[in-house]
Amino acid sequence: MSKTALVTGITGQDGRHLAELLNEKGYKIYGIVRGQHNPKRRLVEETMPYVNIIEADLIDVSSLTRALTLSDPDEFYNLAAISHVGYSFKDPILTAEVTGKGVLNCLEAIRLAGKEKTTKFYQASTSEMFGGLDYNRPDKGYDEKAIFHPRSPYGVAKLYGHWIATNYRESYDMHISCGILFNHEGEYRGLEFVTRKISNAVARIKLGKQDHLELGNMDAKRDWGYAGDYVEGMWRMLQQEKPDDYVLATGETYTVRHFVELAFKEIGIEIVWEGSGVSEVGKDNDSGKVLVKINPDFYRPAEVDLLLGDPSKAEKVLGWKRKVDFPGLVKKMVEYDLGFEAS
Ligand code: NAP
Ligand code: G4F
Repeated sequence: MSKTALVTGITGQDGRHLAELLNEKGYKIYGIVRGQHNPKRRLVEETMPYVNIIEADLIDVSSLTRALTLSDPDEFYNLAAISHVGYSFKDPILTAEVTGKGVLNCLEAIRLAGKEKTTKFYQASTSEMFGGLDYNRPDKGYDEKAIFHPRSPYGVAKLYGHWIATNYRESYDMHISCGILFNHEGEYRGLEFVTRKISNAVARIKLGKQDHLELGNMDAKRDWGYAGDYVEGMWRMLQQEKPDDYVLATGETYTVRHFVELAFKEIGIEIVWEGSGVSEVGKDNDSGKVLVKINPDFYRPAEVDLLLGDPSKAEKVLGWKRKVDFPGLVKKMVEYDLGFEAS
C-alpha cells in the first residue's frame, strides 16, 4: 500500500525536490501552504499537481493539528522556516516564532492528533547551528557530535527546534530524526541566497539585462551540495527502524568568490580581482569592465566564516552519498538561469 507524507515548506526549494522524489516513489502527498493569498500556491498547483494542498501555518498549532487529522501521514517532513540568515537579523522575533517554536507546534500537533506512534517526523536542522568559530572546528569537518555555537537569530532558533525535537524523541519515544544539512542549492533555490543570486546575475549579464553583481562577504566558505541529492537523504532517515540525527554534506568547502569565478567561466568570462575590502572589484579580464562590486549592506552583524561537514555517518548507515559535485552544481545553476531569464 502506498504511504502518505505531510510536508511543510512545500513552496520552498527543498519542498519541491522532496515532492518530486516522493511522487516518484508513489506517495500520497499533502503540502502545507500558508496565507489566504499566497502567490506560491499557484506554483504548487502548476508544477506539482499531485500535491494535495492544506492551508495551515507553523505558528498556529490548531491548523497543524487539523492538517494531521486530514492527512493521517506515515511521514511528516517539517521543512518550513524563515530560512534566510541575513533576514533573521532583521526579524529575529518572527524567526524565533516560526523557525524555533514552530517545531514545537508541529510536535504538539502530532500528540494532539494522537499520532505520536504512527507518524514519523523529520526536522530540518542545519549546519548554521555549528556557527564556525575556530575552537569548534574539527579538521575533517563537523559531525553529529560537534559543539553548537549559532551565530544568527536563525541559527539560535534552529537549535531550539533541534533540541525540542530531540527532547520529544527521548520523552515520548517518537520516531523523530533531525537532518543536520549543510548548504544545498539548485535551480529551485530562492533568489535571495548567494548561489542563486550569482547564477541568476551571470545569466542576466550575459543576456544584457543586468550591468553588474553586488555582493557582501566573498571570503565566507561553504560546503555546497545539490538539493536534489539532499532530499534523498531526508527520505532515507525516515526509512530507518530507529530515529537518529545525521549530517548531510559534501566534505568540501569553497569560498563565495570561487563560486563567482566558476559561474562567470560558464559564460566564457574570466574574472580578475582588484583592490581590497569594500573597494574590491571583479573585472572581465578581456574587456576590463567591472562586473562584481562589494555592497556592505550584504554584510551580516555576525558571520559564519567556514562551514565544512563530515557526512561519514550518513554514508555508512543510510548508504547516502552526494552525486553532484561543486563544478557540476555551478554549471547546473547557470544553465538553468540562462534558460529561465531567456524565456
Ligand atoms: P526555503 O526555500 O526558504 O523554504 C521555506 C519554506 O517555509 C517556504 O515554503 C515558506 O513558505 C515556508 N514557511 C515560512 N514561514 C512559514 C509559516 N509561518 N508557516 C508555514 N510555512 C512557512 O527553504 P529551503 O532551502 O527549502 O529549506 C528547507 C528547510 O531546510 C528550512 O527549514 C531551512 O531552514 C532548512 N535548511 C536549509 C538548508 C539549505 O541549504 N537549503 C540547509 C540546512 C537547513 P512561503 O513560500 O509561503 O514563504
Ligand atoms: O546563501 P546564503 O544566504 O546562505 P547561508 O547564510 O549559508 O544559509 C543557508 O545555508 C544554511 C546551512 O548552512 C541554511 F540553514 C540556511 O537556511 C540557508 O539555506 O549565504 C552564504 C554566504 C554567507 O557567508 C553570506 O554572508 O554568502 C555570503 N554572502 C555574500 N554576499 C551573501 C551575499 N549572502 C547572500 N544571501 N547575499 C549576498 O549578496
